Amino acid sequence: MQIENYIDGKFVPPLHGSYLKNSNPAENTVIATIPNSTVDDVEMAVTSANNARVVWSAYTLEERIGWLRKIATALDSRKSEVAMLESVDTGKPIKLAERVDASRSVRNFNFFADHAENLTQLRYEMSDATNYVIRKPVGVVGLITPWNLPLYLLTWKIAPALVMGNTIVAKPSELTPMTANLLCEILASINFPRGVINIVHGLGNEVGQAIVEHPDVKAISFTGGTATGKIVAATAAPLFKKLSLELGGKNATIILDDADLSAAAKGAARAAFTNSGQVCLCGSRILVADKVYDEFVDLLVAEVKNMTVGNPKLANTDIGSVISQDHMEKVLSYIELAINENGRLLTGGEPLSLPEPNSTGAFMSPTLISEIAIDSRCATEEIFGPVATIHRFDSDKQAIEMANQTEYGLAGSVWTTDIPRGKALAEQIESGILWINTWLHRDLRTPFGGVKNSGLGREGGDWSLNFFSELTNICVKDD
Ligand code: TXE
Repeated sequence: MQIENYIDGKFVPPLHGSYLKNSNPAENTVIATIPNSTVDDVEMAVTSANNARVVWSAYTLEERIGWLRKIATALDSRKSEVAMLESVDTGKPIKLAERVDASRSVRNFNFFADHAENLTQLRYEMSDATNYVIRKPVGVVGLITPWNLPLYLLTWKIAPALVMGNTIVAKPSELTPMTANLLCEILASINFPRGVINIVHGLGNEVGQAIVEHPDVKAISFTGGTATGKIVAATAAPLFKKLSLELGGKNATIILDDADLSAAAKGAARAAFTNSGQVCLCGSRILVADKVYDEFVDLLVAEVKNMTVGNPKLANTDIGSVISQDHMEKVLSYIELAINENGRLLTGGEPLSLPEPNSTGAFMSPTLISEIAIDSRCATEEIFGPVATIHRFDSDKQAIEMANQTEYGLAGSVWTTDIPRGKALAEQIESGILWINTWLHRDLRTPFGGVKNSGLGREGGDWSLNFFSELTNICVKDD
């Protein structure tokens, strides 16, 4: 399949005719080619987005909300195709792609349509004057997204950007172009106004960099690695662009001594290994109260051993392949390092060779490592694969210190039957998001984002609408 860029409402080849291969990591087969676009393709996309600004911002908020609902309906009618493509592109199990990626992509459009519909008019009364706040579009915005939740994260940015009247130049990860392309097919099928959404495929340091640098792109919403986030920030800062960075994480799952250990073991396994640990919110460090350590670890190991690693196309597969052979090598090198750092391998730790058609896929078993120092490289660096480290603590105070002993600060979860105790602990973790007795339970109205090296700013609900709009305050003196 040859994928093209989607610019000005049309599928167009890269101006310099160069293409990149795109593989299915579970079968190690080439499934598509995508444009190896350059700054010239980005220029064409930004021009198209600029030209579309007048048309798109002339629509009323209600009309833009209507368009979001049209996209949601059309996307929903092809939901199973979204899930199949996402599974083929990433190696994730089809049931995960259906339950998470496809349904959340539709929900993102409906959520922001609903949220914008209930937008509160901001007014501030004074004794002798009235202030009212209006929202204006930022203009052309740049959206750059990673390979772990491709359409889920792209639509999470597209929906609020659209409803606030902006036009878009977006670059999906070069590893996962398929569902972004399907979205473009859907936009074409509903005659979505041309030039409002432009997708340019290609490499990050070429196409991504060009989007961030372009003087007409006034805001950048980026999700990806911290290292890349630093490059994006350095490029955007002197240009005074609005910047939202959702970066890496090294999140703690904290098991208190009064937790329901069976529920906590299930929760900790899910938090560690969903999407093969390739979610920035994954609980990759599991901190366990001394008193319940042995019992909990036995339950956790049993949970993990019970996970089926298999062909992502099969409904009973819990864990598919990771995103690429290269990434698997990176993850395996961390396991080797952990052993050298005196870690103890409790389960997993090696690549798996599955029957055809997956015999050369990037499969590895979910891995738990204990007895490794909390300040070891494996317990402080983001591995972003099916690997979690386990650590003991002997007081809530120590659990907080250990949880905060990382350069990241995105998310975490606390498992306890004493809610006030759990809340008191959660509030002292340096993160943007904490769950108590659950994980990845999402209300899209809440602020989403991290602190420290996990990013800059918040998205979600009003925070997305504020990011993708320029607020103007008008103060009217009473006569
Ligand atoms: O992210 P990258 P990737 C972490 C995780 C993972 C690492 C790399 O540690 O191993 O990031 O994953 C584009 N200017 N997370 O490769 O490289 C790139 O093409 C502008 C956590 O996905 O940061 C892609 O579209 N753009 C993360 C996007 O940035 C550039 C989820 C992300 O690529 C660029 C995924 C540049 N100079 C990975 N260089 C999370 N928080 O969810 C690359 N890109």
